[in-house]
Amino acid sequence: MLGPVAGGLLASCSGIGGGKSGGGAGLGSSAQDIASARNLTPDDVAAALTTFMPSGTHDDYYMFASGGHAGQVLVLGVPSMRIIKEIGVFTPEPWQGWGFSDEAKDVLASAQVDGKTMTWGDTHHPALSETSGSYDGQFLFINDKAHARIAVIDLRDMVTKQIVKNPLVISDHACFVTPNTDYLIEGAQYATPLGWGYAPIEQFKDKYRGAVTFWKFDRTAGRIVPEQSFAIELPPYFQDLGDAGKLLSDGWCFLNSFNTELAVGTAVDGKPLEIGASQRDMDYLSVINWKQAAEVAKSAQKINGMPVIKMQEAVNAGILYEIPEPNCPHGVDVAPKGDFMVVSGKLDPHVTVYNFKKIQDAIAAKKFQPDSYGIPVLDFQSCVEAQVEVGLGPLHTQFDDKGYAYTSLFLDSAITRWTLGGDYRQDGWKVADKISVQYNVGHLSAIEGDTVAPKGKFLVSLNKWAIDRFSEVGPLHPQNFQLIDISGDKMKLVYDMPIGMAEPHYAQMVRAEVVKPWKVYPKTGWDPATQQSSTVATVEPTKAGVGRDGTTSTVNMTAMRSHYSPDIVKVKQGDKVVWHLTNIENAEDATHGFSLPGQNVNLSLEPGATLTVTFTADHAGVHPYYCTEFCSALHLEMMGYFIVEP
Ligand code: CUK
Ligand code: CUA
Repeated sequence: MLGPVAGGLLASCSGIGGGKSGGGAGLGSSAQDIASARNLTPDDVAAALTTFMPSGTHDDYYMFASGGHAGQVLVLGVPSMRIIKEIGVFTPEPWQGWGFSDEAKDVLASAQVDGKTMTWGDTHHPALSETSGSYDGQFLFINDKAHARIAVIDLRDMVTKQIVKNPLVISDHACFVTPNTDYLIEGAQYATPLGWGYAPIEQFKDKYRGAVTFWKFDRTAGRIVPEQSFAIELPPYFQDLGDAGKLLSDGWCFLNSFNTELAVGTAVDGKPLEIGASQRDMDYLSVINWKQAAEVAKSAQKINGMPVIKMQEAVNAGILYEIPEPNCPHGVDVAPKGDFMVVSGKLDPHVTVYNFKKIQDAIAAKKFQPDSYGIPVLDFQSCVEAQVEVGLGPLHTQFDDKGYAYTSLFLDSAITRWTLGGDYRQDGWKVADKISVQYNVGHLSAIEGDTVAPKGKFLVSLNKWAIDRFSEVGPLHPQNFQLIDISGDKMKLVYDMPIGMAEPHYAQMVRAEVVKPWKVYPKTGWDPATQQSSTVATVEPTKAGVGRDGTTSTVNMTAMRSHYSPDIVKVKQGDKVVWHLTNIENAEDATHGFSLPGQNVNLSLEPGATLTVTFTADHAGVHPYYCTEFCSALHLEMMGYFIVEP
């Protein structure tokens, strides 16, 4: 039953439940009745009011979440947590026709691994493009951990434009931008011989290597430029997450590594890797001057076409250092002013905070000893500012606008809020609050929580396990996104959102007004691959038709409600068919599909778009093709015959 507090809360919400009646015999006619009938507590009611978006209203924030090994990106609205879109990236996605048009196939083909087209990826870390350390809403990058690939998504149409394959390593993990998106930084994950060659596992120490790759990004072209990119060779420690320095630490980047023990597994070490890789008390945080590295790279030797600064060159140039960090680290996150680096070791209940200025002083004073690869390891105590005991299994950290940091605790299934010292707050380095989450949180995401100007207000806990939170769906359960209101003195859990398609690792949230997607393509006959007018568009139905040159038939087709022009297409068996389609509509949401049976053809033509499919008409017969989007009252009539004459 609703107590006086809930009653007061409802009464204080002007308009709610006021005077409405005649709602039928359901839960009741007033908000008070509904809350009572559903046994909602005052907190429940407050949570519902926090996330509810009246029909037709838009969310205040976008959330871009990785789609794990579904290989996609999810776009959600916050605070409602409504899923708005799934963007096809490494995996074909039929709704968007992603992976079916020639244009999309070209993107997936350019990302081949050893000559093979991969039809999936393991997305982990979305990274929004930044200007001066704040999200600018232009591009989104995401990595494929399984194959060391990076994708570029243009946020004007939220379509993947480019995928690059790292020529040095076969798996990656970290994916983050420099403050002006000059570079997209990709850390390797599992060490292998560079260039994906062979070396016996017994030669792990000498022949296997890690790496960090700096992909040059051309913002005007909206593309990564492999020819202007470079890498730095690293020891075969497993590089993990990273973050770019900003403001005070601009020009530097920070990359965790684990398995500094160089364990490889039972057959060689006599013990499983997870035991071997967690023996030492400390692993190493790599501290890299990427701005200077870009200069050094100009004279570096290439491996598979990529300039690679060798470890010794990097040491000689003074651009590569290490700092001991607590065992089996996972997250490293740079505080908003760029002054502190927060590291969590999964097996240590503290977060360790390094001070950038102290790091620079330690470098200048040469307070270091070489590791077994000759890389200077800075003195731990000289670099540390604070250690805060946050709880068990700390992983990742985000920041807000009040000088708080938030760290996810995998083992505790909780999030700890703690205060940043320095000139963020007066209260020093202390735990301020803790909230349980359900269950096993990995990353967490606060509004613009990894930028120079975090916005506070909301935090999402990206939980690996849901266990008992949702209706049963068999042994494979969804992940659980939990929305937490961080605007007050106490963190409050306000919403559970099942993600039933993959394990989202990281996500970034940005104010909605920063992202400005197109409603329709700017011109009729637009090529989404080049973001320019297409050279093969047909914008007048009267100009549409079929031409034949030798054994190639070319179809120039337009689509608009509710007709394809031409509607009957005849070719000869064995012809190569090049089929260009243009959606000549410019009305918002007037998307047409194109499904051609037997050829694995399935397109989504958004208003203005021109796409192409190429195939061989090998089956003589009659193929009814049709529109897959219910676009009008005569949508079922939007079809035609593709006739292949024997
Ligand atoms: S990782 Cu999955 S929870 Cu790949 Cu950033 Cu930490
Ligand atoms: Cu076009 Cu249905």
